[in-house]
Amino acid sequence: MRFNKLSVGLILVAAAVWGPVIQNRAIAAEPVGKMHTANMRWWKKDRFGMFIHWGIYSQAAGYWHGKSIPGGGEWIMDEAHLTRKAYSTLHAKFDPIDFNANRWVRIARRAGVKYIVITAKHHDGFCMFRTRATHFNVVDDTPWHKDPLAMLAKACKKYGIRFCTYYSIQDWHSRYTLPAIGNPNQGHPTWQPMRFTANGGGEKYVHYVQRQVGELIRQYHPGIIWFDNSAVKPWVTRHGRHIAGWTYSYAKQVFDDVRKLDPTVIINNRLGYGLGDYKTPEQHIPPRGLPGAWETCMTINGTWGYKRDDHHWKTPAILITNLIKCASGGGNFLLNVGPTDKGIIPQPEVQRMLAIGKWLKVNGQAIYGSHRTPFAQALPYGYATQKPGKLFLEVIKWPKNRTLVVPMRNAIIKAHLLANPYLKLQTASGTVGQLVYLPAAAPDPVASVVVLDIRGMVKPSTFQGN
Ligand code: FHN
Repeated sequence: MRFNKLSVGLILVAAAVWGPVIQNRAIAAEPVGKMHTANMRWWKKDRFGMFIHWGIYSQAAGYWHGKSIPGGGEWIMDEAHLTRKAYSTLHAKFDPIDFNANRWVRIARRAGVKYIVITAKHHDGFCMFRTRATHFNVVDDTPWHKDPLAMLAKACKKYGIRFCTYYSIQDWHSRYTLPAIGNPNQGHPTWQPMRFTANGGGEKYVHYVQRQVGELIRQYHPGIIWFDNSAVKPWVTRHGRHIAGWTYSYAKQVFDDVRKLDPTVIINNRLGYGLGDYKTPEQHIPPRGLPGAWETCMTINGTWGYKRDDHHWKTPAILITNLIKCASGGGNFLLNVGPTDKGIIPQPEVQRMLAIGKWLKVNGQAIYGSHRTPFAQALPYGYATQKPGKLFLEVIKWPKNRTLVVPMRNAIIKAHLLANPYLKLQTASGTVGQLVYLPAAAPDPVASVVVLDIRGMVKPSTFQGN
């Protein structure tokens, strides 16, 4: 068959036009239930998210009848051994008159946050969204009668931030669940870990979950559904007890439902049983990262839900370094704020979020869309991230001899600081790798980023440097 120039040209044009369409159709049509969604790309590029724990527990603020209650603010129903009736006095007074979704999202945007994950329902079972599955929700059962998730989803769309929802499988209010110890409506129940009621309570509860997950997807189109029960699979609770009765079959039903309703919704790993798109280390950063997709979630103080007397604030330097550590390990960082019952994000959390945003304004290109460090061993002076043709060195310890030793065989084409792109840094090739000569003072008190333009991806060498 003879091809003249015209037919070859037409084939090339057709390939250029239809290639991406076919490829996209191939992604979109990938069989439901595959572990990875088509759009992990946005998640891996965005790197930095804001967790928001907000519910009627925020009103208790860590106290019950004037007594300070230990543990997370969002755990007060369990930690204070409250019956459902006692706990339900909170929603009757929940009236967040200072809540402003646009203000929250503007803070997130100034912080350099790219996605927000808010608690739609925590373990207490109170729903912070419009739902027909239970009256125990913020629209029907508070004097406020508003839907904060709808307002936040709208504000996120306005400011270009991905809206995502947290949903707890653990539920201490459902008619199909019981406390681990005691009676739900009298005495001093211990709720963790919840149990299902007899005669099919588990099946009925899963249907309740499926109904609400459907509402979340249809009403708010979240980028992620951040399921929760515990930080350790398979559901070993923080007290070391398993959640009775949550089976693989229940987890798979919910997982498959999400995939069917919207295959682009990313699912974390806390349905349990190895299901989900990414791992979720909590309150710590795996030293060398984890294989595959992962995200560390962390509080700024010691609690997820608001506690008025928890002032154990991490410094901005620690938080910026934690973000760098996550990116260098190839993971995301989901940093939590716990607003008050009136809808105010505590000022110490705002200050720290904005300090991260200030650092990212100068150094964000080393974090957003970057890949994990190419080096098997830790660098003595800080961390590394990379993009094709670029190596970023996040220098925490500014070397006294003003020389960075980079354990790689690639020659450096150009070197500069992100904080001062006009200052070309001198470099040389040494026996131990590449050398970069730095100015006397670090431009940033926490972490200064040196960018090395190279050919292709980094070829690591054995490290013997400073
Ligand atoms: O028990 C919850 C806790 O309250 C909080 O929501 C964290 C966030 O990841 N998850 C569970 C503890 O692992």
